[in-house]
Amino acid sequence: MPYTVPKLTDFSAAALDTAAKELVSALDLESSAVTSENDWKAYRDRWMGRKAGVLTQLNDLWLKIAPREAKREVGQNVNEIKGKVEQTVEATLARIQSGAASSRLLAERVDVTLPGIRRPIGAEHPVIKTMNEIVGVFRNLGYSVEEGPEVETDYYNFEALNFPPNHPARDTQDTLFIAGQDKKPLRDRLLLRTHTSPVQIRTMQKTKPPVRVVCPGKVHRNDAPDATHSPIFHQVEGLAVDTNITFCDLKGTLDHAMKALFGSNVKTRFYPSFFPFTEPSADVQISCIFCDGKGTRDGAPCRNCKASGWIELLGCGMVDPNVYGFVDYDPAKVSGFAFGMGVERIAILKYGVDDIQLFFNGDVRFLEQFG
Ligand code: 2NL
Repeated sequence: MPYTVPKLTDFSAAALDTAAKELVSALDLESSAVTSENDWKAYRDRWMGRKAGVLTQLNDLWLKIAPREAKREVGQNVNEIKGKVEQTVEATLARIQSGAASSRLLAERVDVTLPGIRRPIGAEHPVIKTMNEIVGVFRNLGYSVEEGPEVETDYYNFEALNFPPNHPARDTQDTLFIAGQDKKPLRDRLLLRTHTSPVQIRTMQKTKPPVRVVCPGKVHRNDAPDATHSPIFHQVEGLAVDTNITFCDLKGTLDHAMKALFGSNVKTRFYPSFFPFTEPSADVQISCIFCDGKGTRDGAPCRNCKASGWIELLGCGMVDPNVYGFVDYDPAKVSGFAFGMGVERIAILKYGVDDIQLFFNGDVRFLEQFG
């Protein structure tokens, strides 16, 4: 039964005391049932509301009707009760407010001891890392860096590089051509570049000598993939054209580059070779980095250099004078050298990788080793 203010008839001190105690215990009981702000507003109005609140009723049902000799005593009691009511109403509000705050804290609690979500840090791809390293060696020598299109014309990929019309590289056996271009003249037909030399042709077309440039990038060949072949791979080619450039400059430059890439202990050796766009041409070999050029390791023939002590790494040569004719350079005034290297081949040797396919399969367990 909810508490109602009794109309006092007995104004003795004992009766007043009992009535006050009943009131206060109802006040406390109802306070403990308040759990929300709406509850609390109803509670406040029930006890302190001006029109029909319990305190107003006390005035009417106790104080006003008290006989003159009891007025003072009743007045004191009512005042005390008033203080108690105000205090309890206020304390009730404080309780539910702090309750709301702490339940919000509870709901938004973060367990800082939980392990976090691991976000693996990416690593530069070993091929790109190696390519940047090679480019860096030549940048340090003052070379600029140029890039160009991967879809090229027959002209830039072959003709301007002095490939004869029936050279086997121009066959669909070796080169990936864009389909449906049979009506175009041969030189305009599109293909996927088989080397980055076209970038060097384009560079010579737009700049007068002297030229020092390296051209890194992706190239394509119609090759079946195996441990040493991939239809997509990467190259860095380089070109230096100036007055009085000699084969000595070529040897000194590449010897320095190989020492920078593989350590100052490596030796280089230039072995006669052939490319349509250089004359003379050479393959560059470095002393075997696995057996230190000895040809044997742990008493057994070195398998990496087939016991020769040398590893073939790149091709180079003096730019064939015919090439200058395509880019409006005067072969009587300038000379130069060029070189080209496969990035994957260098990465394989530097990192001891045994299968070129690992670079392209996208297995993170392989790739994350290069962070
Ligand atoms: C190799 C051999 C080579 C070149 C690339 C070149 C470029 C121009 C003129 C003359 Cl524009 N030559 N490039 C020269 C010799 C060799 O690459 O085995 N690459 C993987």
